[in-house]
Parts: sequence; structure tokens; C-alpha cells
Amino acid sequence: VTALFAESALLPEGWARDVRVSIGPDGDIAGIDTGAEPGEAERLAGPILPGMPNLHSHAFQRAMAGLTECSSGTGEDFWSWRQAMYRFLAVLQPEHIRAIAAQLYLEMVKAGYTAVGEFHYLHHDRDGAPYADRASTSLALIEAAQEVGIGLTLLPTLYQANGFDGVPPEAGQRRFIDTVDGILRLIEQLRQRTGADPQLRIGLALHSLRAVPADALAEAVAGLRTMDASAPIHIHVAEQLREVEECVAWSGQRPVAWLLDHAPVDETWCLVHATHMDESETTRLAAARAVAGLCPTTEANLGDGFFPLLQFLAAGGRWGIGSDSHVSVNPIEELRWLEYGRRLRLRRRAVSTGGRPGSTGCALWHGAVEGGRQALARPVGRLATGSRADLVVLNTEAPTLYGKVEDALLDSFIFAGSPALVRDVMIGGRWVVRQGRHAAQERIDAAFRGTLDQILRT
Ligand code: NGQ
Ligand code: ZN
Repeated sequence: VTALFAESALLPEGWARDVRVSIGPDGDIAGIDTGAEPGEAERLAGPILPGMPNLHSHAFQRAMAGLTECSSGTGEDFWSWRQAMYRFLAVLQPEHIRAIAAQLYLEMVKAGYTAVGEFHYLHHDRDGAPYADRASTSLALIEAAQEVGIGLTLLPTLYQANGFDGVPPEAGQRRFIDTVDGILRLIEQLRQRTGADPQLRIGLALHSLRAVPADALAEAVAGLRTMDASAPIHIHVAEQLREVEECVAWSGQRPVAWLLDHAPVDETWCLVHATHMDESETTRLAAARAVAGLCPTTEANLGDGFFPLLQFLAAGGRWGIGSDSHVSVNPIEELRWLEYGRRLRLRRRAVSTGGRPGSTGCALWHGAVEGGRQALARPVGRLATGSRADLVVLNTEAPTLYGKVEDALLDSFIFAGSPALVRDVMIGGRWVVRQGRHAAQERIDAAFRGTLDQILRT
């Protein structure tokens, strides 16, 4: 058992002083004492927060972030971005995916993300044929996460159609397409090949109601449940108004309402981009105890719309954050923009507190770690006995944080932040970042540059 000592720590019940964290050989927190003596424990250089789960990632998109910001003069939107994304991924091979993911995960851990959910649909070779090893791209992501030391919830994704009512896929989607059986077999294989690893969980994603016909959705969910009763299930649900209209035309219902009526949505589910909901969908989703997966910087970048946060919070809804397309890889930016979007719209402040007294930063960090924990279906996001020892040490030498404690510290971190506020990061009881550096940084950087040299040329 190793032990850490922090003068200040954000526990699930709030800030505590003189905190001793004992960590077992399995990387779980074995005990937490407050008002403790440091004794022989390692004294940490600053206050600690639970590491942030990143509940939604498409790793390969990191390498195209910033490359889709030009206008063709004919009107850019989500759908034209999607075509650019299809053109970009057409050259990627498993070794590229591995290098891009490792670089991305490295950036994540340095920013304070300690676990990630990979919504993974890039399964097949460039012509759509399965790789000789059907798990090639999934294993590339698992290896990248292991190299960096970030916790991973891998969500192999079912994708079959290019629109409601089974519109056949287009050429740009062929690398995604699988049968229900194919995806379930991939999940089974990954479960067997990776064994019981406390840093890894395998779940399932359904790409969207656009891409997964109703019967396939039901079959996939039932099939997953025969393997794992509590595995997480993620779905993109109501991101764009066009898909809401198409869903209504197809079924007479809006997407979230349709899903709540036709799928066993409960706390194992995460609805990503449940952006467009009416009042009844919002309260029903909160009552279902599923997590709303919010990706504020990507949703802004793609022009999605506003999630009804205030109403969802008032209904007791659970939520977490994801960096999705990775135009930003920083939890403070997701949290800040979640709040700022509402401030701009409502002309009010401290919106994410839901009107309760207390720090906005604290409400944001707490909400996102709890929702992330649930969505990733791993014991993360809490400095508490039985949770993974995933923690972030803040750099109180930085001018932004100097002299600040507790709520003022967290509010400064989130709202007045600049780079280099995260000093050290521990994941599963292992130091992954020390004084802002990762041990494998040079190797990971070199592989990433080699990959970019190849793919940007083609
Ligand atoms: C994705 N990304 O699968 O990468 C999607 C776009 C789609 C986001 N929604 C493609 N941010 O939804 O069809
Ligand atoms: Zn997504």
C-alpha cells in the first residue's frame, strides 16, 4: 500500500484538509483519512481533484481538428463537415489510428482527463472489407490507452444505414458497417482477449437512430446483455434539427422520445448530444437516470444547438463531458463553455449551480465526474475508498492559482485557466504525468509526426 498526503482535496462530500489517500496494489483507493498526519506518506505539491472522465471520443478526429474551418462559399454545416471527415478517414490504417490515439490520450492526461470512452466505429479496411484480424482498429485504441496509462471504456459501434428507415450506407461509410452478429462477436472477442483489466471496460455503442434500424438496435442490446448485464451503451441521439425532423417523419416521434419508448434506457445508457429535446423529453431523460453526454466545444464547432441544461438540472438529470471531435482537449474548456453558452443566452451567471448556493466550478466538476463515472461504467471520478486512484494535482505556483484555496481554487482553474495548471496526474495508482511531463512523450510525439507526414501528404 502506498500513501499520499494532500493539504487540500476535493472529496465527493466537498473540500477536505490534510487528506491521506491510501492506495492498494490493484490501483484502487484503499482508504481516505481527513485531518490526518502526513507520516511517511508522499507529500503532494498541490491540492488534488478527482481525475475527469472524458465520456465521448472519436480519437482519429484529433488529427483533422483545425482542418475543416474554411468555407467553400456554398454554406458549411454539420453535414459538409461530415463529408470532410469521411474523406479524411479514408486513408487511415490501424497503425495511424494507434499513433493519433496515443498522442490524443497524452494530451488528455496532461489536461486532467484520466479515463476516456471511445465511441469506435472505424472497424474495417479502406474498401470496407474486414481486416484479417477484425479487432485490428479496436486493439490499436487499447494499445494507445495502455501506452499512455489512461483508463479506457471501449464502445465498439453498430452502424448499418445512412438514414431512418434503413437508407443504404454511402461509400464514405463502408468502413463502419457491420451486422449485429459482427459487432457482438467483436465485443466477445475483445472481452476474451483483454481479460479482467481494471483499466479497461468494453461496452457497446449504437451510432445513432439514423444509422441503426429499430430491429437491429433491439437485437444488439439484447445480445450485449447476455454477455454483460451492466455494460455501458452509448448512442448519438438528437444532435441536428434535420435528424429530429427525419425521425418525426419516420416514426411520428422525436428521437429522444422514440428511444425512451422503444429501448430499455436506464443508468447503463449514455445519450450523446441529446441536444434537441422538448420539455417532456428532458424530464423523461432525467427520470430514466441515463447520462446526457455533453460535448460543448464540438457542439459549438459543428453548429449543433443548445442542450436544455437548466431544465435538465432542475429535473435531477445526470450529465458528463466529452471532447468528441477534439477541437479542444481540455476539461476546463468543456465546462467553461457549458456554462458560458447559458450565460450568453440567459444573461445570467452561475447557471450550472442550478440556482443552489455554492461555487459554479464545484458544481461543474462534481456533475461531470459523477456522470462520467456512470457513463464509462468504471469506478472512477471519486476520491473515495473503492474508486480507482485517479487524481490531478494542481499547480498552485501558477499565477492563476496562487494563494487560492478550495472553491476559489476550482473556480479559478475553470474560469480563469490558462495552460500548465495541471502539475501531476495519477491514474490507477500510477504517476502518469509528473511536473507536466509524461515518460513516453518523445516516443509518442515522434510516432504522431510520422503519421501526420504520411496522411497529410495523401
Ligand atoms: C461521428 N460526430 O460519428 O463522428 C459524428 C458525426 C454523424 C459527431 N456527431 C457523424 N460529433 O453523426 O453521422
Ligand atoms: Zn460522437
